Amino acid sequence: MNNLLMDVEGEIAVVSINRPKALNALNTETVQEINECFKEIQNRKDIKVVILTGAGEKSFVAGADIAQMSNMTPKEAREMSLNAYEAFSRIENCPQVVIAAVNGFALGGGCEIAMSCDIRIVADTAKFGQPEVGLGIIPGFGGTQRLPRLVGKGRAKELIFTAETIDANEAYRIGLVNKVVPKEELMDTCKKMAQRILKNGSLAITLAKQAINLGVEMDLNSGIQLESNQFGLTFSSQDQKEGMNAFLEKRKAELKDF
Ligand code: DAK
Repeated sequence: MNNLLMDVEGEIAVVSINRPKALNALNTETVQEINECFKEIQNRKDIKVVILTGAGEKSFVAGADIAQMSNMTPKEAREMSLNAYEAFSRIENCPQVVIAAVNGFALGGGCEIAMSCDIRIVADTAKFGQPEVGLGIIPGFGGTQRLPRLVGKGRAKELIFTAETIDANEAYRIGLVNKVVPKEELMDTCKKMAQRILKNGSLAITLAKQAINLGVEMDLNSGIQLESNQFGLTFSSQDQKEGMNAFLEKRKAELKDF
């Protein structure tokens, strides 16, 4: 991988988008590598939490690579779109929890990739925006769909139509991000949250993630049916037996399923 770094520490994988000279802008090669990387991650039982970040001091991802995009044919744009759809869906739907550690600019495709993660923890210096309409295009990595689902239609339209950049606190205020921390504490905070998640049943977390991701696209009754099925499935796991027995025996549970 030329544009991506992966560092596995115990059950946590830190994946860094690594084109700091271009503020980690997403070119076709990088999108392809993200797709390949998450294809590998989704099959790795040793990895239970992924932290996705940007290399360098300044930027998480400053959007799609404008230099490359400027010369794309419609066919190339479509291919990139399909590839990105696959890559971002893998991030969103992989069995692991994916935390975006947003260390700076998250513009356009950068905001969109952060939104495909489960949780967004951001540095107080981070900046968010969907500047596409200023370039004569619309968000093309799911922004028109994921942003209104996260912050509501009105705020999503304001961000997309004005192309304005907002700071970390405003992103927190509108519900785009989970937590804002001083820049120097970003990675530690993400790792602490990862450790907190790792204490719980991984299979249960995966089943809950599926129920949430699929359920928000359904009517309430269908979503409740889905939840009942996922809930039932947990009773076929060792973790359910161990978790409940440990409580009754007043000891710490050892949860192992994935
Ligand atoms: N693409 C390519 N290079 C970029 C870049 C980008 N998005 N953003 C920054 N760079 C490069 C700069 O050109 C500069 O390179 P050199 O001149 O040093 O060679 C270097 O990174 C440092 O950038 P600046 O000198 O501009 O740094 P500043 O601190 O002054 O400004 C900035 C930082 C983030 C405010 C500024 O760089 C900026 O406005 N960048 C562009 C942000 C943006 O508009 N991003 C694109 C959004 S549109 C698609 C689907 C989706 C999309 C596209 C296609 N298909 C399905 C086909 C998504 C589109 C978008 O994301």
